[in-house]
Amino acid sequence: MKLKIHAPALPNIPWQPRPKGNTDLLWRYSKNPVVGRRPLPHVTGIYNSAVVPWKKGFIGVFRTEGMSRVPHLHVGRSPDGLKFTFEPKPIVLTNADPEVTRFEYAYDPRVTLIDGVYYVTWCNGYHGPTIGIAKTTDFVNFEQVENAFLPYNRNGVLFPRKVNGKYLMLSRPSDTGHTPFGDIFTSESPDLVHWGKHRHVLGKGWPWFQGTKIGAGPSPIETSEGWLLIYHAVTGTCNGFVYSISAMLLDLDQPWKVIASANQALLCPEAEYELSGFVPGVCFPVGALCDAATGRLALYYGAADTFTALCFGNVEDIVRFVKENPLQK
Ligand code: BMA
Repeated sequence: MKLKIHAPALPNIPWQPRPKGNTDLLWRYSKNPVVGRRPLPHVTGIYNSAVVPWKKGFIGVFRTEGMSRVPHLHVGRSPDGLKFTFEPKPIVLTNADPEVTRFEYAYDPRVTLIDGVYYVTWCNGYHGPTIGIAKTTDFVNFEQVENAFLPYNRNGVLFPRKVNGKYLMLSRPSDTGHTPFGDIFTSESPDLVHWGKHRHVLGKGWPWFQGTKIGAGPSPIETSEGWLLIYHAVTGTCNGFVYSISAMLLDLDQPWKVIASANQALLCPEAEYELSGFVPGVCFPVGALCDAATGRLALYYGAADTFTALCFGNVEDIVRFVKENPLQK
């Protein structure tokens, strides 16, 4: 397979080659976590956060939590995608209608570049969780637009271009709590305000690694074989949920159609920082950098709801693995 990736080259992508003897599709950055405890004096952890290329370096929207445990969104910057500095104050979201900017909580942000505008989508508290959307071109001014859906919904992730002339978003209808169920759907919109034509993509189920629920991770990566969607897959254990990372391939023109979905996780919690934190046993992928010239992938994931960690992979290898090792339908 000679895969074509429809994205810019990113020669300064953070990168480490696969360690000798490692046969996994994703391998961890040796100096993980990239964001450790107390990244800001009043913040106990930054995790489940999205990083994108910006000028000669990187920028992102980050989930912070302090002693109140109420999550907020902050801007963070990095020259190399490995060391980050964070704005001490949360992002100020503006809209003429105060009902739109009414704040309860904000978490798990994704950042998607579409036609020169950066869109942030996140789990936004509005009488329960739903999907907030804001746009920015400078990461200083953020205009919030209408919530995409009625509550309850989480893991709203935009595609990086319009599909069939419409914006397209993945999401997972949920409940007000920790949601013991969850399938991924797509919805389309002409204007990022009105959403409809909801289509089922993939449900939880067999095998056990995704027996409880699944949710979209970073914005899908467009390849000649289909959209590569990296997602979190959740299993239920006698001690609670365990979040792993897996991948599926979606049809380019009808992305609610699954071409193939991997029959196993690509990364399961096992490192110390994934097992000891506020919520042990969580690897939650949220931001991806990809160098189309080499196929290198740098994947940012929240570890144990406390840290931001980084792992690496190769897009072509992952696409091949998914195609060769699909779920039995
Ligand atoms: C989910 C979300 C994520 C979190 C995960 C594990 O429901 O709240 O933000 O990382 O649970 O606790």
